[in-house]
Amino acid sequence: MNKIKSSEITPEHIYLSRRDFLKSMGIVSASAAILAACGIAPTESAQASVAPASDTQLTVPPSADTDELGGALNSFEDITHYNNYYEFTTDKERVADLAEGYPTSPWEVRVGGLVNQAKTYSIDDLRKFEIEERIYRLRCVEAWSMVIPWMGFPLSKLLAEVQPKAEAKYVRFETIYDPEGMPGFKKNPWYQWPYVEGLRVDEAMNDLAILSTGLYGKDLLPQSGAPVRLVVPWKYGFKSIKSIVKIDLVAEMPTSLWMAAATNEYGFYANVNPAVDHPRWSQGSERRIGEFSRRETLMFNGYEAEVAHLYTGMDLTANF
Ligand SMILES: Nc1nc2c(c(=O)[nH]1)N[C@H]1C(S)=C(S)[C@@H](COP(=O)(O)O)O[C@H]1N2
Ligand SMILES: [Mo]
Repeated sequence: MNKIKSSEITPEHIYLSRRDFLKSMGIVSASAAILAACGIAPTESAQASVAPASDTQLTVPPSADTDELGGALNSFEDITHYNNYYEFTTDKERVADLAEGYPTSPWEVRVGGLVNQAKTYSIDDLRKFEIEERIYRLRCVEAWSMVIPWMGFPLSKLLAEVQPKAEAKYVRFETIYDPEGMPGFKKNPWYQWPYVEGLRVDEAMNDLAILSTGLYGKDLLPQSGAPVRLVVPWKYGFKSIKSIVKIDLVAEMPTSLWMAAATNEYGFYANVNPAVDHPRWSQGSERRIGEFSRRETLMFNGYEAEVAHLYTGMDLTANF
């Protein structure tokens, strides 16, 4: 599988803590910050390509060029220029332009609700988590998909720090609400902003669920949900909420923005399921961005072995 700890990306003897690594490389200021953002020690081949004077183009290449099923990684260009981010625009090919330069630092993620240790995380706090590479398929409910080499850390690690109380049954996530800074709010006033998503606590604890801070070895760009977004690859893409500012442990099932917008079209679970069609189109197949012919959609987007047990006894057609 593609669950690679950063300590496994590199041989143990060259794996160093971020600070040791920076010291050993003698890297200063700008590029150090970038590397710190990646939070990983580069591979041996990557070490050669780390130029002390480099800008944001520091490259820690993905450890593979396909996912575990042999699907080729989508290009950085595709991943960052074909986006759904309605706070900017509903035009997928214009998100990158409109989001360019959007300030994502400083940033705070407030984690609270039914927890014993509420905590507000700065970006630096988030960077203290050990960053792992996860090559995942992303399957949008609109029936297109991509393969993306994310960098991030398991959501379960953050939840462990805040210690959910027993009454906490769900995790509720909220995106930044910035009608002045993001043009899509005013253009799409009929949505119930801010963008909200949710997971059941056991889903959130599943190892596949990550908080991502980068992709292709670089910090996330604003269009991808910088500085931190959720990635839950067995669910339709809309569950993978971007630019998170608030995470709450709650007792009741949260109402997501999409549930509020169209109850009959977008359910809470939204697990990828080729047998349950969207009211307006089939979910049986999908278009991989960059490919011509369609491919069959896989149950749980191909992650059945990892997540099917979460839904034992549930009617997956009724609980879309
Ligand atoms: N805040 C926010 N998060 C969001 C969205 C959005 O419009 N706003 N779109 C979702 C949808 S529909 C998809 S398919 C994915 C797309 O992620 P990508 O642009 O990185 O491919 O982000 C999801 N997260
Ligand atoms: Mo989507």
